[in-house]
Amino acid sequence: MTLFEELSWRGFISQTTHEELPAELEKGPITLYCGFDPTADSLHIGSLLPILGLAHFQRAGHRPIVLVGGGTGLIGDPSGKADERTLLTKETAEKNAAGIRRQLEHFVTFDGPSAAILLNNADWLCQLSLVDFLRDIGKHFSVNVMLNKESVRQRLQDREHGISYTEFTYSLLQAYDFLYLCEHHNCRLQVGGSDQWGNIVAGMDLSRRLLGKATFGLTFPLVTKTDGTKFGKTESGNVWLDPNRTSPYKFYQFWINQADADTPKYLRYFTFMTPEEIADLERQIQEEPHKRAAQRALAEHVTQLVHGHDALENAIKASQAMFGGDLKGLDESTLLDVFSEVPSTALSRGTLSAGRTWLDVLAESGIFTSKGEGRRMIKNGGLYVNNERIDAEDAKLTEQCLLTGAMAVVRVGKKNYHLLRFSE
Ligand code: 383
Repeated sequence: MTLFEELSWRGFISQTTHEELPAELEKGPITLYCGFDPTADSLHIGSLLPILGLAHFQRAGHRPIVLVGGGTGLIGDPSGKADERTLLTKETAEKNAAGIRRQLEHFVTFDGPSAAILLNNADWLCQLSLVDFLRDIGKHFSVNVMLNKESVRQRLQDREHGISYTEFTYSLLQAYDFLYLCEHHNCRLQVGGSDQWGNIVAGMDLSRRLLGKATFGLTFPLVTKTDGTKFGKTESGNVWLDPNRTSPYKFYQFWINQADADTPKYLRYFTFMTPEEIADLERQIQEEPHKRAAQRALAEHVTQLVHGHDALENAIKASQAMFGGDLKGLDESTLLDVFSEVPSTALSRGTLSAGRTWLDVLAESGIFTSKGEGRRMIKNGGLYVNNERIDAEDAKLTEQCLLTGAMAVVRVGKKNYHLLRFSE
């Protein structure tokens, strides 16, 4: 497969500006770019498709420029946004840019013949002079045309959610970036999500007018779900790439929980698996859907890609915790994360040294409705502490029962988990 054939097969192509682009990509390495604005201090999985798009180009020998929008982030892209944004302070934009820069560095390599370049458009945009910019760049933009662009048109219809002059100007800055990268880095292709089409075309027009150079544009589709809900959101909000915002365990769970109908598509988008490997998993979805082998493969690939091997191992172990797996190897934050949605009871450390039985303590804290029920449970083999069965009615609570020195996981029956937390 050529690169373009592979991208098409994977479903990465929404629109291209030229029919000749596939042939152009086969003539030899080109330089391409994609921009990411530092709206937050972390990227979320909405940025994963364009990031992987860049990685595919690089694997095929092309040179990617990863652009952090330190300058454009100070303005705010109106594309696809129904409301005017509040401006980021310069300090926040800088801090966020440093955060997303660190994440972006993971996905492309910076050595070899197609070594990636990481740039920040603050380096050239923040030095522009307004009068020069309006004379040299602004003259090439027709307000009449701009008013017809999708991103602007939507906001013009509604006075309450209008658009400021600041955001109206955004596409000129992105267009200037393409011109700048074309001139200084011989960049000939800009890629982005389908919301970026208007901005990409604006940059191509400008490069042609001012440099006489032909450039290309390619957009990726919006990732959708068959059930119509928004991809990348859970009840707790965005799924972030930063492990401090979305733990690797929650990240792994997100992928494990994808619907059968969506999984083959996501395997093509978010892993580097071959057509044969994916066809095999698709067959398993048909034949043994209950095993969720495809979802597991998806979760493993993406978690490893974003968080690395050790975090993946930990996420797998953590996922087994809810199904009777060993709890001893898990650290405190993972345990709290896994059991964040189960009821919990705070107990004093004094309980541990007082030589009390599980039966008494669990009956007193209401986990057993009565001591009688507790006795029956224990007799029937239905009480587990840290996923290990408690067989004796007189089994005692001791310091040794604690995980990470501070908690114990009680399970009554197959599924009823309860967290005990001990403090002074
Ligand atoms: C800035 C300067 C450029 C080129 C692009 C930019 C950023 C662009 C933008 N992109 C989105 C963002 O940063 O706003 N104006 O949040 C998202 N992208 C990518 C992709 C996507 C877009 O970072 O569709 C999703 O992730 O293009 O919404 O010179």
